[in-house]
Amino acid sequence: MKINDIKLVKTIYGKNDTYPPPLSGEYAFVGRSNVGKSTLLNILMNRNMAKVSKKPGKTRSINFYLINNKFYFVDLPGYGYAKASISERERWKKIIENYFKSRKWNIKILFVLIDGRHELQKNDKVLIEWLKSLEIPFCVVLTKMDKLKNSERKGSVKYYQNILKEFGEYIIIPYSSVTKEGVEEILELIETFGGV
Ligand SMILES: Nc1nc2c(ncn2[C@@H]2O[C@H](COP(=O)(O)OP(=O)(O)OP(=O)(O)O)[C@@H](O)[C@H]2O)c(=O)[nH]1
Ligand SMILES: [Mg+2]
Repeated sequence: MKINDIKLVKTIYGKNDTYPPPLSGEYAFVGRSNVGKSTLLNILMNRNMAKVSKKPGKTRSINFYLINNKFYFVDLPGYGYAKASISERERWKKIIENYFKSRKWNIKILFVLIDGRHELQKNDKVLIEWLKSLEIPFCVVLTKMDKLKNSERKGSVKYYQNILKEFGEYIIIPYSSVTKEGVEEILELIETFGGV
């Protein structure tokens, strides 16, 4: 995949903002706050465009990056950080609900990022069930694999293979922004869905 051109074309803060034209589809990235969505996007785009932070809750809006004037990468706000107030959680739910409702049909594949060091969290499970009921195609990216020892790594992948079986057949990609493992696989997957 060759990315020649990237533009941040749209930022959505609430339901009064309008979405960009569908073009040839979009690839969205969702997951808990701090799991590494913006970092992964920057690696895929080969440019530091998405803001990254050690503190959770950095991305508060939905950001549409137009790639090669053809399709979009969509950086979604993270959920589930401890300090989020109830109103912030409600805001997240509303903004994501509106996104799914408005763009479901345009999503080629959605990448659900999960921190490979931890067991499946309640809100990740809720999200996966939600995606399933909406019939949104998704795969799972296990992030921060560099922080695991070799033996723990195998355990983590196996654990997620087993647990996801409950929901159906899903691709699981172990990934690390440090070692870049999994990046090629993610790009290949995007390519198979028609992204260039
Ligand atoms: N070791 C390691 N650190 C990572 C990896 N991916 C992301 N990080 C770090 O995790 C922190 C959070 O990354 P972000 O990309 O901002 O996370 P996010 O999911 O966009 O977070 P929100 O915008 O708050 O939803 C940063 O300090 C990153 O450098 C990884 O694979 N390995
Ligand atoms: Mg972010």
